[in-house]
Amino acid sequence: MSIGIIGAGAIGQLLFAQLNTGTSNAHKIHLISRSPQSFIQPMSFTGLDNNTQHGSVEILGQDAAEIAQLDLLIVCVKAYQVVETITPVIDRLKPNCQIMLLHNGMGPHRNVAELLQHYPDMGLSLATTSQGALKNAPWNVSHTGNGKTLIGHYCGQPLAEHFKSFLLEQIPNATWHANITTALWQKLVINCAINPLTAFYQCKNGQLAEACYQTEILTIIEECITVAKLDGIDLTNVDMVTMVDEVIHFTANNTSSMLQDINHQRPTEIAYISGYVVARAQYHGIQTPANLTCLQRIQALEH
Ligand code: KPL
Repeated sequence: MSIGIIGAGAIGQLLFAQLNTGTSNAHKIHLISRSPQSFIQPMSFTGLDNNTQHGSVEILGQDAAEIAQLDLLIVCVKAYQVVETITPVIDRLKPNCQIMLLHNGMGPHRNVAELLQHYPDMGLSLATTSQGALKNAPWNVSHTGNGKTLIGHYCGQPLAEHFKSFLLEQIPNATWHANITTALWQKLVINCAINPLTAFYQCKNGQLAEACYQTEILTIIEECITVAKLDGIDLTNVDMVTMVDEVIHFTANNTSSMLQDINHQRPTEIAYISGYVVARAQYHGIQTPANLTCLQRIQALEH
């Protein structure tokens, strides 16, 4: 079984370490970079137990022959890079290769599903994780927090049972979800409520527990639930408010990914977070002013 992880960010390197732990030679796990040539890279990974492992790893380039042998390609790039990452390699994948997307936000799965209509033997799975990982340097990652990883089938050929069990055994607290889009919507609502607010108020997640933010958070959540319902996903207000409160509480000391992106002048995933809700609302002919405000304010900061 050959698995490729494309996108060597914090989560990509964390997964690489987790999928390699205790793996026999029967499974080949590759990290794939976006450069054309393969190269040997010294890497280090620090686990939750503070043990650091150092090693040299071959990072496959886009032209590597091994890409044609992959049974599963896990795509761990930012939402706005998903389509441009998959498009150049898809023709070189095995006809029955499985693809799995793992990123914040929603939207690219619709584009990839369209692409897969031309590859009837492939399948698409989606995943979301709340594991914490920190990139200390380009090839030096620490696992900073336990979290849940939810995986499920989205379209095309289903993931074979031996893949499912391998992923669920190797990734701590990973579970399989028959309806992964509901899980992704729940994560989306959490990101809609936390990420933009932390980015424009320049605060840690925990500060959003203060009373002055509650009306704004509740309005964002309500709008998301209305749009999710029109998309066929039933979320309840009580559940979503509780989930958002829990994440604010458990990640109180976190700097959200969007605040980090804004402060490092990197593009954010806002178009796939608040922007996805606004786009689906427009599709259904309704307005979502609180999410639209989040989208516009972050886009203004990006520029
Ligand atoms: O996913 C996150 C992010 O920062 O992108 C949350 C859940 C808000 C944790 O920081």
